Order: sequence, then structure tokens, then C-alpha cells
Amino acid sequence: MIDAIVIGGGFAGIYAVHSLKARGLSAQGFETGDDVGGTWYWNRYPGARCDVESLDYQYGFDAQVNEGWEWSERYATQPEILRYARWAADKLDVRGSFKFNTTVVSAEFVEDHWRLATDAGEVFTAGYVIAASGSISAASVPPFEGAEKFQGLSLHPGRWPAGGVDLSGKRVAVIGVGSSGVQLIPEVAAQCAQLTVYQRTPAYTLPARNRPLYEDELIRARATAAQLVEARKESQAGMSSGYTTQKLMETAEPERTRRLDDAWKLGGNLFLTTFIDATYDEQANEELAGYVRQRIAQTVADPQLAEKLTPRDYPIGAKRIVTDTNFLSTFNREHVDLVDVRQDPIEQITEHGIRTRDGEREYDVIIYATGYDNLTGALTRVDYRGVDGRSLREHWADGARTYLGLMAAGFPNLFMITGPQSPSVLVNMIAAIEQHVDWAVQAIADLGAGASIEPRGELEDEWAAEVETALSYTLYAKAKSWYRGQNIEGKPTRTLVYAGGLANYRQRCAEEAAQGYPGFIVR
Ligand code: N01
Repeated sequence: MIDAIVIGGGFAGIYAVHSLKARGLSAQGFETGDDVGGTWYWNRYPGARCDVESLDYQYGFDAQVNEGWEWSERYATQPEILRYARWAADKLDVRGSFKFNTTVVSAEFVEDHWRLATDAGEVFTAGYVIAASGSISAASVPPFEGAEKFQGLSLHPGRWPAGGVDLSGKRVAVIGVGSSGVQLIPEVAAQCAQLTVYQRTPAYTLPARNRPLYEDELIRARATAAQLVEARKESQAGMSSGYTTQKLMETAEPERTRRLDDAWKLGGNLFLTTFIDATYDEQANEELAGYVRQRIAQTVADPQLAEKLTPRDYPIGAKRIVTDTNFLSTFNREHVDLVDVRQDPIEQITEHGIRTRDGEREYDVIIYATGYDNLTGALTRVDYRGVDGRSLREHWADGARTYLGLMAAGFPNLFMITGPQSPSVLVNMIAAIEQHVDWAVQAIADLGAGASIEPRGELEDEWAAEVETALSYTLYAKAKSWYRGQNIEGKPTRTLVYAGGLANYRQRCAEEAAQGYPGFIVR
């Protein structure tokens, strides 16, 4: 029997396999794709890049891993991040521990171990399972009537064909203006003959201001690598850069606008934290939102179009903030237009295009940039069965239930990496991944073979209450978003992210381990 099975070959899976092996434990990884990389393997759409700065979006557990690697841009492209994942996997010598092109379809806890079945019909047993299957990996397309009849090409950014798609001369529709849509729209517009964007909720987008990294930045990053990692560990956002404590409501003009202008020029999503109170105070947030609305009006030439692209009914940052390169100015191009589906709803996908209330438009390609079954989808798509055959889907029928976003009651020895109700997507994912993997692998090493660990059932309710309390200090609940499962029809509304900060959370998890796992039943 294998000590631990790791599901997923992204940054979490690579690090989990490495950590297990480093402790002398046997590990077997499974990955649906034909290589490591996870998110960065699948998201090959044009324009895909990270919105966390490269120098923070890399492993921090051992400075040696990054020795010899050099990022070329402030925000790395998908191909560069994929190269880094492959490079790290080779350096850590974990590639041979993965079975690629293999999907785990079911996992059942039998007596004292897990029994997993793959899509190839093979069965594996292991004492522990680490689900490193991603937070934003289960692609989702709403059930548009008639979608199967469309005779052109249908695409999702998270499953973009490996060889790319030639869009030259094509009439293209993009549905959705989240991070994926906003990134790909300018690139698609640059290639195609005609582009129509179907937007439901306008997004607050901030200019990324991507640029090559300067030699002196790279030298400094190398020289201070250890401090950067420490800073990341102490930070609530898992980032090495600092945060201000300055409040917008206490900053008079012209200083207020000067600071916002500076942050806007600097670019990136840290604009949101220019003033700390904009993250929790509605008035401060509205001021910040007003600044962004003005920028939209300055960038989009047609005032009516600018108005359609302007978010007005939710606080900035309450839905995932989007960073962009030339998104708004793309709408100044002659061959690009916008359908506001709140005014003109999509009624049907037809053989030749999309029919809204106002009529039908024909396309060669429809890109569904409609998002993911975030935070729970990758877990519920595997048929996990815990004690007495109870399924995870059943356990979560009214919304995800976990303790610390790490484990669920009745599912012994199943660790979720950046699972629902953990800080996950609210912080630097690589920092969150490392913290979770370290905790899980430490627990596996502490308990050893033949033991079992699962959370006390009552603590799931307590943790859910803490998650709600942490959210109540923010403005996240003021928007309908995937942070609370609201992007998928029929998915119960439940807060799926812990907004209390990574450093606080790290301490909380560390105390559990140091005190001998009092919140868990250990046998
Ligand atoms: O998905 P989304 P995404 N009719 O859910 C619209 C990360 N990421 O793939 O807002 C019409 O954000 C939906 O509209 P609405 C990042 O964390 C990071 O773009 O629900 N429209 C929305 O506009 C991100 O948040 C990076 O009203 C419909 C869009 O589709 C997460 O992944 C890059 C619709 C979905 O947006 C997911 O981003 C890419 C319908 N029936 C992704 N259903 C970077 O690092 C949905 N929509 C930069």
C-alpha cells in the first residue's frame, strides 16, 4: 500500500509529492493532463498570465528551488509559468512519481485506508489522500439552451486546445468578462475579423502595467530571497510586499488623489489596498470605485459603451478584482462590440450563433469565458466516499462543510489543499498551497501508517461561523460572486473563502498540530 496518493499535478501536487518523499514516505501522483502544471497547463488561452507578480508567484519553501530560474516579466505569461512548473518538478525529481493522462474518478475509505479507481479502470490503495486538484479547475458552462446545436467551434479558456486556435478572419463571441474573458478579449480582437462580447456584470478592471523585469530587480530579488519568503509567511495576503495602514477617509485632497494616481500608474491589483479602509468601509470603497469609473469614462470613447462597461451596483473588490492589458481600449476598435445581457438576455445558442431577445448574430467561434465551479467542483467531481460509504457530495449537499478548509468530518485521512473555507484564492495561492501541504504532510508524518485523522463534526459548524464572521468584516457579501458559490445555478450559497488572513490562519493551523490535534479525532 502506498503511504499517500496525491491527486493533481499543479503547484500543490508537485510540492506535496516532493514533501512526502522528502520525509521518506511513498507517494503516487495522478494527473489528468499529460504533464505537470495544473491551472497553467490547462489555461492556454491567448493573453493568459498571472495577476500576482512573478517574484511572489514561485515556490518559497526552499530558496534553492528557484536558483537558476529567472522570470522575464513582472506578470508571467502562462507559457513561462508552465515552464517554471516543469522545471521545478524536474529539479525536485517528482515527475516520475506521477501517472499522467489519468483521472481519479472515485475514492472510497475502506476500514483504514483509501481505495481509488482511475478512468483507466485501475485501482490503488493508500493510507492517506492529498486532494491537490485545484480551487479554480472545474470548468463551468451554464446550460444555455441549444448550445449543443452550434456548428462552429465552442471553447472554454480553461480547456484551450494545446496547439492554439487560428482566429484570423473569424467572427467570434466571448461570453463573460471575469479575469479570463478580460485577458483574452484584447488578444482575440487582435486576431479576429469581428468580436462581440456578451457581458452580464461589468467588471472593475485595473491596468496590469506589465513590463519586463529589470536586471537590478532580479539581482535584488536573488539577494533578498530569504527575507522575501519570511515576509510572505508573516503577511496576511501571502505576499512579500507591504501593506499600507493609511485610510482614505482620513486622507484629504490633493493627497488622496495623488496616492490613487500613483497606484494607478504603478498598476496591478495592489491598487485595491492603496487605502486600507476601502476593503471594509463602504464610503471609502465607493470613493475608490468612483476613481476607477472615471478612468473607464476617460478610456472608452463612446459614452454609452463606457456606461455599459461601468460597474455601479457592487463595491470594488467584492467580486474578484481583474487586472487587464488594453481591455477597455479594445472597445474603441471598429470591429468590437458589446451586448449587455442584462438589457438583452441570451435566449438561445443556435446552429449559427447566439440569439438574444433583440435578434440573432452569427459566429464561427463562441468562447465561454463563464468561469468555474470554484473551490468545490474539483472535489465533488470525484466520487469520494468516507466512513459508511457516505459521499462528499451528500455531505456538502447544503454547501461545503469543513474544519479549517483542510478536512471534512467522516472523511478520514483526506486532506484538501486550498480547500473551501480556507484562505485560498484571497491570498497568494502558492503561499497558501505551501502552508496546507506542510500541515498535511506533517500530520501524515506525525500519525504514521495505519492511523486515522478526521475533524470533530461539531467543529465544522464552528468553523463555518468563523468563516462568516471573518467575511462580515469585509465587503465581499455585498456582491453576488463565486466566493460564496453564487455563480453556479443551484449551488448553495455558502462562504467558501476564509477572509481572516493567511498569517492568522497559519497560526491557527499550527496551534492544532502543536497541541496534538484537539479539533480532530485521531485513532
Ligand atoms: O470566471 P469568472 P473567470 N450569462 O467566474 C459571466 C482566476 N483567474 O474564468 O459576473 C452571461 O470570474 C460572469 O458574469 P457575472 C481568478 O481568480 C485568474 O474569468 O456572473 N454571463 C462573468 O463575467 C478569477 O476570478 C487569472 O454576472 C455569464 C464570467 O462569465 C477566476 O479564475 C486569469 C453567465 C465568469 O467570470 C475565474 O475567472 C483567469 C451567463 N449565464 C482566471 N454565466 C489571472 O491570474 C457566467 N457569466 C489573471
